[in-house]
Formats: sequence, structure tokens, C-alpha cells
Amino acid sequence: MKKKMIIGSVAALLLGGAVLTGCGSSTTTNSGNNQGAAGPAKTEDKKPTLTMRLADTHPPDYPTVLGDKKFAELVAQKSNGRIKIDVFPSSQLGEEKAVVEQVQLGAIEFTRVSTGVVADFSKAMGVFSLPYIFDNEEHEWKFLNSAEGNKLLDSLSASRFAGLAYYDSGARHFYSRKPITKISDLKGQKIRVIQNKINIDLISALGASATPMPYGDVFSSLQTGVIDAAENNWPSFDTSNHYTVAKNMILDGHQRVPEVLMMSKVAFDKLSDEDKKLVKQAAQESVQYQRDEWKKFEKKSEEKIRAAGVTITEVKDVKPWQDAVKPTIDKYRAEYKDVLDAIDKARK
Ligand code: GTR
Repeated sequence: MKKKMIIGSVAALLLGGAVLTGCGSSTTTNSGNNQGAAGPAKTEDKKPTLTMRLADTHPPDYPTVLGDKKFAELVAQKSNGRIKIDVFPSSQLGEEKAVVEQVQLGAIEFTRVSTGVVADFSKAMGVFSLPYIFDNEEHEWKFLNSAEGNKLLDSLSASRFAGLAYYDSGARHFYSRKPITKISDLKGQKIRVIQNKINIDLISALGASATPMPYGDVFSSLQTGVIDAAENNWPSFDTSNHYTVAKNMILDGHQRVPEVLMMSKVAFDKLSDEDKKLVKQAAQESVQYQRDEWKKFEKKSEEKIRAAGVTITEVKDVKPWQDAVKPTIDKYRAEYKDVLDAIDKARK
């Protein structure tokens, strides 16, 4: 009886072993982990063996956060639930600059952030803060999707980040507590900008004074008059509630500063080659979804802000604006020559 049981157990063990071996060989993308090996089981049935965090400053329904969530979903799917990415919206993990520092150290694995913020960490990313380098969305994305655009994304590794994908962020416009219907109205105004030296030069070129500060401090600073003005795209102007205190906007579109989805290089280097590919691919596949959500949200934000009675001045001719900020371009032209040439090339 006893002997029979032992034989039975050995047979079960062998059988189990055979099943496991079979599974292992069919899941080479699983980095030797047998989870997710049993065919098309549901992602949520699997226990993750790697959980990472992704920080975003925007609220849960904002198009960048929707992109982040799509990315996390794709990573879970592609890894059969083995890799889990928890998205933390609404600056839960801190203001952007502090988060980027944490990402650089590997304490936070991912962030979606403006390339305007990253410019303070990677000089190459500063190019996107230069004014009027893109004519429109099409021109911008033609460059971002080009070999040169991808090279720029890869260059983040020199600053200890792994650049995964660009996300859309539309165009940025000025808005103020004071009337602004022409360039000269900006003279003398204290304007909040994302901290980087190009932004500071840009504001000086307009005869105004730049006040860099974290995004989360802008609302109260506008409300109390610590600053007169700020600048951003429609969705941020909307969700930050800045439009309730800065009721004048001018559609000058001085910058198109793409967002970037990036990973800590410390965390990236710990992944197997297959997982590195999987993560990069998931990020790239989330881009179209983010861009579609961006378009819808941008339209809704514009409608909401117009309906709220904000005074909005259209800019029919951007030439005088381009002329006014030309000193900024001139100052940085040599530094960014190659990439500016590639951006010009993408126009044709
Ligand atoms: C937004 C961007 C944020 C943040 C913000 C800012 O457009 O999506 O990541 O950088 O601008 O002005 O600080």
C-alpha cells in the first residue's frame, strides 16, 4: 500500500515535470518564468512577479494618463500578467522634477513627463523648448517618428533614462490675469515657465520676466498674484483650473513640447533583453491611442474654456511672434544645429 503510494507520487511528479518542461519551452519570452505558460489564460489570473511604478502629474482622465494606463495594460498582456505597472496620477509620487530625479536613481521606475522638464537633465531634449520649430502637429510627428526623432529619444540613456515613446501635448499658449491681445501686452509680466534655461531666454525675449516653479504651485500663485501669467496647452489650462483665475488667453502657439514616456535606466538594465523589447514595444503601441485621446480631450477642453467666458485672442499672423523670439533661436542654433536641420527636413 505504502509502496504503491510512493510509486504514484513519483509518477505524478514526473508527469508534472513533463508538463512544466513543456510549458517552459513554449514560453521563451517569459524569461524562464513559467507563469502565463498555460495558454490564453486571463492576465488578471496571473500573479505578477515584477511590479513597477509609473508617475504622472495629471489627473486620472487626462490623455497622458490614459496613455500610461494603455501602456501598463499592454505590458501586462504581453507578459501574460508577469509584469505589472501601477500608474500613479495626480502627482501622487511628487512634482515632476523630483520624480525625474527619483527615476534617474531607480527609486521610481517610470514617468510620463514633459520634455520641457527633462531638458534640465538632458541637454538634447531642450530642443523642443525652442519656439516655433514645428509648423503644426503633422510636422512635429513626422520628426518624432523619424530616425532622428528616435535617435533623440535613445539619447536619454546618457542621462540614465530609457526613452520609450513620445506622447502628444499639442501647442502651448500664454494666459494671464491681465488682458493680452498683442505681444507687447506681455511686457513686464511675471510669467511662470517650466524650469529650463531656454524657457527663461524665451520669456526675456518677450520683455517679460520668467518665474520657474513646479506645475502644482501655479494655480495658487496665479490666484494670489505671485505671478501674472503662465502658458500651457488647452488640456492643462483646463484640468489645472488655471482658466478660472487667468481669464485671458492668446493663441500664439509658441511651442510644441512633446511628452515623453521614460524608464529609469537602472530598472531597464535589470530587465532581460526580451523584456526590454516587450516594454519598448508596449510603449510604442500605446502612442496612437494616446494621440487619439489627446485630440478628443483637447477639443473638449477648448469648448469648456470658451464656454466659461475666458477672453481668447486668436493670432492670425505668427510672424511678429517668431521675430520677437528669434534671439532665442539664434542663441541656441549652433548648439542644436543637427537636430534643427533634421526638424527642417521633416517639413518637406
Ligand atoms: C503640461 C505637461 C506637464 C507639465 C506642465 C507644466 O503640458 O503635460 O507634464 O510639465 O505642462 O507646465 O509644468
